[in-house]
Amino acid sequence: MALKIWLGDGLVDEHEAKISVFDHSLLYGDGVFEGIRVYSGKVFELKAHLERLFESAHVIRLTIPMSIEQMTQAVLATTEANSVRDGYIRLIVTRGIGDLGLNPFLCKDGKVIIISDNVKLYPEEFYEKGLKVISAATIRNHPMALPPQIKSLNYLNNILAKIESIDAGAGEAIMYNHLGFVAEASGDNVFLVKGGVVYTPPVQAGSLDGITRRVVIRLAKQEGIGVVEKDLTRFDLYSADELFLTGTAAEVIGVIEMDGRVIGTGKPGEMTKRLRTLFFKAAHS
Ligand code: PXG
Repeated sequence: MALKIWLGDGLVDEHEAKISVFDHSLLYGDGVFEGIRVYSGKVFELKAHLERLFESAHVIRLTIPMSIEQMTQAVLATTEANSVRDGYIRLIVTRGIGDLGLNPFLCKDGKVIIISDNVKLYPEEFYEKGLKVISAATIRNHPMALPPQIKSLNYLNNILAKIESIDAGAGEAIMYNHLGFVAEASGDNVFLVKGGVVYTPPVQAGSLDGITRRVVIRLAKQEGIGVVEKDLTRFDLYSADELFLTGTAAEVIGVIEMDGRVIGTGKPGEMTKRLRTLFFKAAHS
């Protein structure tokens, strides 16, 4: 069935949902986006996603042509129009139509685009078996160049790392920062478990401030599980009891092998499974 897409200020049919070749989001990757889940008919952590979107836009000097309240209604209308109960929402704000030069302030008619569809993102066996990952040679963007906290439409840094993982036959690529510390994966945040304590790099190490990461930290703390945000090295990951990744697409997923080293028992660990179950309950509550 053809989807209804939110484009600008209302819903249009999928085949009518088109933007200009002069939109700077195409010409320069100049824009911001969010990936959001719908669980049991409820948009998961919508407020947090919209706040992050508006924050990213603010930092790149992009004025979003609607309020958070209006965007909330637009997201709900798009999800409703497509009868999405368990699925995915892609929310995009483009810089708009400009000339062939860089100047973003000449751009007009920046577009809000919302795509909402019933999709299953990962097969169940991925979660049962766990992922193999590799260390990417491509480092994460330097925070003083393009802060990884901005969820911009320019994803080439992540795509270069993703290509490395595909070439290696792995499911994800771990990215390091300019100092050699763990930053994040190409599309997920990174956690390890050691001695019953959960560790993750601080956002300042060069990662997106993941919404799933925030939820997992909150749920772990509620359960009395220790969570420590500190710089982590490749050695720390290799020698962890458990490794797992978090993200809107991946949710909470165990890592069982990294750069040819078996992690922990070689199966998704107990803490990983516990946090995944807690996440699932929170998502469907
Ligand atoms: N780091 C990066 C670079 C991401 O792109 C995350 C961490 C996790 O953040 P959230 O807020 O989602 O917990 C992301 C998000 C996909 C896909 O299709 C990837 C993301 C979001 C939606 C879909 O792989 N990455």
